[in-house]
Amino acid sequence: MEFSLQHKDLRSKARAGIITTDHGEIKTPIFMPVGTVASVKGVHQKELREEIDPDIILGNTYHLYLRPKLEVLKAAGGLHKFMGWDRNILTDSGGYQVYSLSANRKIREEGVKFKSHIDGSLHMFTPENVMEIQRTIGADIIMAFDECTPYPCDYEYAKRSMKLTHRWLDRCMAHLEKLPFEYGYEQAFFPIVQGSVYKDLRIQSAEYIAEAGAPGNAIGGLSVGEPAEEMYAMSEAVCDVLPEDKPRYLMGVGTPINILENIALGIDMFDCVMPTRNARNGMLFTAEGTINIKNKKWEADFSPIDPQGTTFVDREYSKAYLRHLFAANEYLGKQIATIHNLGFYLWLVREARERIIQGDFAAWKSKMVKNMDKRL
Ligand code: PRF
Repeated sequence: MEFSLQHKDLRSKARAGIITTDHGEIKTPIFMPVGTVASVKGVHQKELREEIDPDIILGNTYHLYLRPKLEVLKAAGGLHKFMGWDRNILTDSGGYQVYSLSANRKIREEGVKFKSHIDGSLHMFTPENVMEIQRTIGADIIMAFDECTPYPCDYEYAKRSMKLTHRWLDRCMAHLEKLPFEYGYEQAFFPIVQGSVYKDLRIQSAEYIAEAGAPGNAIGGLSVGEPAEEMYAMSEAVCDVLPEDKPRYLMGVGTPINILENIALGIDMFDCVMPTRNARNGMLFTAEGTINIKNKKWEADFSPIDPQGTTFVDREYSKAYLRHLFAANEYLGKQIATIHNLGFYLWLVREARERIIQGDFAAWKSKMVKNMDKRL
């Protein structure tokens, strides 16, 4: 994997770059749609490719390991072939899903014991087996196995947990060296900074992670309930330590405003279930603010869903029609809303990239943040 920085904004720490892997280019800043179980919920690969057009999507080790299971993924020739997606994929390590989804999880030095949320069966994730699992899934970018601390989290726990994440990182890297690529293309490994909301821990963790010399670095443990200002402060402190010539990935973030603010701090990659999950609940993100499409006020509003939107659904369907689909609980409503929201998120990061290159990112960001805060 290679990363080339193309442009740095003069009035903020925003950057525009290009990551190149064996599955093509990823123009940064980028938002990665979440395809947890080998499916970006509600969107065909054709629509994803042609309308939303992301350079990379995300899959989850935790889910794919439990279902369809590794034998199936291996027999398919890896996740790209299994799901018919020939562009980039990143897999998260399970170091977050295992805490948020499974029952009875027990964290030990060795790893995490957990019960499947699907059938209650018992499993164990260790830094070593999670690397093996991610080799078999076959994503282009794979993540370290970490512990994501909850919020709030006392200082002593955050410190102990961060140190565990660092020891696990060493084990991940030592084991990866012994594991060849399974499908003939490379996989880049990203370690993860932790440290909760404590600046000294965050700096310590970023120094440890930078030292690993990986092709890219991630920041975890944020957007877990802390105030946005605390998230930005941690993101800024960490970006100042992580190497400039490697991409920086802020995991699980966030709202359109969170994304722009973090781009301004030097983050290059994002993922979040928000555009897809909120779409299924009728919440639409637009450049002018958010819309609750279930609201009665749209009942006879025949204007397009989003006149400034970039996907076909934005022009072809009216707000009144989409509201009706939600009222009738039709699948199509959720599909249309999902295409709209992902189209908007990808437009947002592409526009940010253009503005960084043109030199008016900071002014554009301030205007966008004000507009997007509104409820329409
Ligand atoms: N660790 C991992 N995945 C994650 C997170 C983390 O801390 C987060 C936190 N927002 C989202 N996804 N491995």
